[in-house]
Amino acid sequence: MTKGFFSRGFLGRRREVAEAGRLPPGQYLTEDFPVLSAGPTPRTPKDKWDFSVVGAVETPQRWTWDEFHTLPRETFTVDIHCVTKWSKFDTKWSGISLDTILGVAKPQAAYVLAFCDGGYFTNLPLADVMNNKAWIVDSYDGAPLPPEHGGPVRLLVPHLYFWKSAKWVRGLRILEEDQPGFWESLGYHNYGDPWKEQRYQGD
Ligand SMILES: Nc1nc2c(c(=O)[nH]1)N[C@H]1C(S)=C(S)[C@@H](COP(=O)(O)O)O[C@H]1N2
Ligand SMILES: [Mo]
Repeated sequence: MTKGFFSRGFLGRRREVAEAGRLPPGQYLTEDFPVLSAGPTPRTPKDKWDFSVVGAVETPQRWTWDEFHTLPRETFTVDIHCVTKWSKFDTKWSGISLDTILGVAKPQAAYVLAFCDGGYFTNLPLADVMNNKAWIVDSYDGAPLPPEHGGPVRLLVPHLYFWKSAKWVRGLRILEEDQPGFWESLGYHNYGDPWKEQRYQGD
């Protein structure tokens, strides 16, 4: 047996083991980046665009495009998991942490509805978008976020199934009571934890 053969085998095996623990149950790994949208891709001109935080907050917020882009930025790499069973490792994004955005709005209730251009919306517990768990991203893999993937900006909540990562997001509404979003009212699970395979209602 040559040294080269042995090294390659060993490294390949180590990689498999590392990846196995990162893949939630029932998922397969893909190198592609599939596009899944319930409707056409909206294209809102920058001068008509804003981002707002409304509802049960101490200080409602509205940022224009330019104002929004003065907020402090973060770059980070995460794995993403779609309910249609593909997962993608090491996706690189940059944008604004929801800790920053909610830090100025000061939510007074426990639920969030993310709303979007095109009418899509999705619900999340406030706790799931705080403490370094969620971002509004405008860049993927070092380039501006393409429109089909949610550009100019999308919500990114990598620890939940990807339908919670609302594309073309325009704001957050803080609610006293949880309210199902678009897919959640059509039978998707209300919470969507990929590690518990919470794909559909009743899972
Ligand atoms: N506004 C909006 N956001 C959305 C959707 C949508 O139809 N509209 N689809 C969701 C679903 S079901 C998935 S799996 C991901 C797909 O994101 P991608 O097209 O970038 O892969 O976006 C989510 N966010
Ligand atoms: Mo999805």
